[in-house]
Amino acid sequence: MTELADLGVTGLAVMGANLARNAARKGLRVAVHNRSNERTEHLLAEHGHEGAFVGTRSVEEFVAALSKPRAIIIMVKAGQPTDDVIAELVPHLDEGDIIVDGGNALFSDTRRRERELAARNILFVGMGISGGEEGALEGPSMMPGGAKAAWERIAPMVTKMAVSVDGTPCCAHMGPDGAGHYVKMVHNGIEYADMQLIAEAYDLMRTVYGMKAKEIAEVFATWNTGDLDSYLIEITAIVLAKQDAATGSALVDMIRDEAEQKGTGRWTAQSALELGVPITAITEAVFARALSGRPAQRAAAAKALSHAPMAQRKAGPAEIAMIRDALYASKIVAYAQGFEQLEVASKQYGWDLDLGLIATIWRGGCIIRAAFLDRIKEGYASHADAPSLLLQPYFRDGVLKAEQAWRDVVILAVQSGVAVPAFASCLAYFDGLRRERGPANLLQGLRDYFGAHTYRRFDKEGTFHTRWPQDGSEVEV
Ligand code: NBP
Repeated sequence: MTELADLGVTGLAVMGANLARNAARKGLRVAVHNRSNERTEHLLAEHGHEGAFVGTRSVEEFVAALSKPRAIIIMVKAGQPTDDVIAELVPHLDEGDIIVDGGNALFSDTRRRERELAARNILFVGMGISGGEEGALEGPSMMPGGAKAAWERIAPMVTKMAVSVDGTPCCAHMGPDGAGHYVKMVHNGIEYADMQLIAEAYDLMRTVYGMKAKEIAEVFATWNTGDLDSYLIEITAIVLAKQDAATGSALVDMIRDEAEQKGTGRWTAQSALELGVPITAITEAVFARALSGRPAQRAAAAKALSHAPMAQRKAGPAEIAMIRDALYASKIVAYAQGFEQLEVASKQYGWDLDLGLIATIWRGGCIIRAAFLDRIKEGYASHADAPSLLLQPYFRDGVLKAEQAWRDVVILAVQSGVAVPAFASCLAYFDGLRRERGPANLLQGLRDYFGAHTYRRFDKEGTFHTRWPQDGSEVEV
C-alpha cells in the first residue's frame, strides 16, 4: 500500500503547483489534484523528481491518499470555484479534517465557509498567501486564520513552507474565521498604495524633470539602500532599467499606462468605508488605477483640457532628495492607515489581531516586504499604546523631518499639473490628523440646520439643536 500523504493540494495552476512543489521540497509528502488532469500530469512530469508527490485523478482518490486528520489546501480561482471544490470534497471528509483555502478569498466568504464547515465538524482555515508565483515556490508570507485547533495541526507544515526572516517564519495564526484573509486583503491594499506612491515619484522625475527611465532606475536603485529599502523599490529599478528588445527604447515607455486590478484593493477600500476608517492612500491608489483604465476619456481630455508646456527643470541631488522624502512620508501615512484599518476590523469582528506580529510576518516573502516593517515591528513592541503608527517616535520623527520637502513636492506637482493623488491625500490626512480642531463644527451646524441632526458643544455635556427657522433658540435634546 502506498504511504499516505501529509498534505493535499488541489488546484494546480501556477500558485497551487508551486506551493505543492515548495511543500515537497521541504520534505512533506504531498498529494496533488486538479479538476483537469493535464495540470497534475504536467506537474508530475516536470517536477515529480523534486520530492514525494502522490498524483491523483479524482477527488475520491485524492482524499483517500491523505493521512488523517486530513489537511487539504485549495488553490483555485477565488469565489464560486472555491465553494464548488469545498462541496466536492466534503462528502468524502471525516470530522476533524481540515480544509485550507489559500486563494485570495473575500474575508466575508471565509467567515461564511468557516461557519458552515464548523457545523459539520470540519475545520476551515482561510490562509492569505503573498509573494506571487516565486514566493509560493521559494517561501511566501502566509496569513492563516481559523480555529486554533486547525492552526496547531497545520503549523508544523506551513511554517516550513513559509520564508523565514532572522529565524522567524513569516507565517503565524492571525485569528479566528476570516482574520487571515482580511490581513492579506489589507496587505494587498497597502501594496496598491506603495505602488501608486512609487508611480507618482516616477512621474515627477519623468514629467517635471524630464528624466529618462534609465536615470530614474538609478535613483530607485540608490533609494533601495536606505529607509525605503524594499522589494517594490528594488523591482522598480529593474523594471525601469529594462530595454525593449524590439525597439531598443526603455520597455516601460512601450507599456500602456492602463493599470488593471483583481479586486483586493477595492475590497480593502470597501471594507474601510464600511468601518469608517480613513485609508486615503489605498483608496486613491484604487481610483488612480480606475482613471488610468479610461484611455479614450483621457485622450479626449488631453486635447480639450491641455496643460501649458512646462518649463524644463533640472533635477539635482536636492530635488531627488525632496521626492524621496515625500515618498517616505506618504508611505508612513499609508502604512499607518492600513494598520489602523486592521485595528478597527479586529475590534469589529472580534479577532484580537496582533499588529506587531503582522508586521513581523510581512518582513519576508510578500510583495510589501521592506526594511521599514522591522521598524513597525519594533514600534509595536515598544509603543503599542500610541494611537497611530504616525505617533510612534521613529515614524513621527521621520515624517516631521520629511514634512517640508513633502509639502514642496505636492506644491510643485500642483503647479506643474501633475496628478499626485496619493502624495497629496497622505499630506491632507496628516494635516487633518494633527488638527485638534478641524472644520467639522461647521458640518454639524449645517446638518443641524437642514436636518435637525443635533450637535455637541465644547463647553457643556449633552446634545443640542438650534431651532433655526423658528426663533433661533437652542434646546437640549
Ligand atoms: P487561478 O486563479 O488562475 O485558478 C486556476 C485554478 O482554479 C485551476 O487549477 C482551475 O482548474 C481551478 N478551478 C477553476 Br478556475 N474553477 C474550478 C472549479 N469550479 N472547480 C475546481 N477547480 C477549479 O490560479 P492561480 O493564479 O494559481 O491562483 C490560485 C489562487 O491563489 C487564487 O485564488 C488566487 O487569487 C490566489 N493567489 C494568486 C497569486 C498570484 O500571484 N497569482 C498570489 C496570491 C494568491 P482547471 O485547471 O481545471 O481549469
